[in-house]
Amino acid sequence: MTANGSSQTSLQPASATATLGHAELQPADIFLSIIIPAHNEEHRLIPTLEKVLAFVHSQSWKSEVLVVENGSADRTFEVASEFAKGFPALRVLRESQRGKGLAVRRGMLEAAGRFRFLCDADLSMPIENVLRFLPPALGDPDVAIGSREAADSDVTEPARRRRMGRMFNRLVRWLVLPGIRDTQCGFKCFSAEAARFIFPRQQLVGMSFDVEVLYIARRAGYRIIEVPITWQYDADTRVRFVRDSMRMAGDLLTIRRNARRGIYD
Ligand SMILES: Nc1nc2c(ncn2[C@@H]2O[C@H](COP(=O)(O)OP(=O)(O)O)[C@@H](O)[C@H]2O)c(=O)[nH]1
Ligand SMILES: [Mg+2]
Repeated sequence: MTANGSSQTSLQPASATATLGHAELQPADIFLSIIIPAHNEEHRLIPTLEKVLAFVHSQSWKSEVLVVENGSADRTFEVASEFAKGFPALRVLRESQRGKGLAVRRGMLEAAGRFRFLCDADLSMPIENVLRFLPPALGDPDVAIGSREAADSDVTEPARRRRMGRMFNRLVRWLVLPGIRDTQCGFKCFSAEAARFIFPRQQLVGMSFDVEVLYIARRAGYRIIEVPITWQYDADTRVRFVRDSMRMAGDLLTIRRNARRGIYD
């Protein structure tokens, strides 16, 4: 299905969206696409989808949910596809190769929403917080990113994990993105226009894609807003610290090299 072919698959019937302040948004348009990358998530995914669907059902605007699975050794894709039969606006996509970045790029480009929200399957941030990333809470954001380092964030995370995150973020600020304190939070919102510009330029398919897409966004002049969130650490992780940290540090150099070569222009 094309990005624009999903209007009849929305979760809610047409309803007033005028309160959102989008004169150009018709009642039939999808306001929010929620993109959930999923790798070996057969246990966490369904409870997450239940919460996400209950939340979007409670809103006045239309939405869609896209699960993008790749490389799982378990039955994530089958379980999600079976569950999706009951929800026309829930689509389950699959990429042949592994990588969170690859999955997010696919979801962002296949989505049809006015805003496109990356949402990790662990729901470390309660889904209700998504309203903080959208109008009317934010004016008309290009890119709004959840930040565990924002002053008003409420974060529960083991000290060791927090330190590692901060070390990586220091490196990111130094090498690629001065001023951004938390690039790795799995909850980020892009306007349709920003997503259409940014994601076709994304090269990295792994865990450091966040840094790259934010770099592309900033370089193109999109405003990046850090949003305070509630965060509850989930110990169940796909990240392998030593291996992934080394790879991610190398990726920062790749971003700088790509930028010099004009790949992001
Ligand atoms: N599609 C896809 N999703 C992935 C991949 N690796 C991680 N994810 C997803 O990315 C999100 C964050 O992963 P998680 O292991 O919780 O990372 P952490 O929160 O940083 O420890 C979850 O939704 C994972 O299923 C991948 O290779 N492909
Ligand atoms: Mg997690």
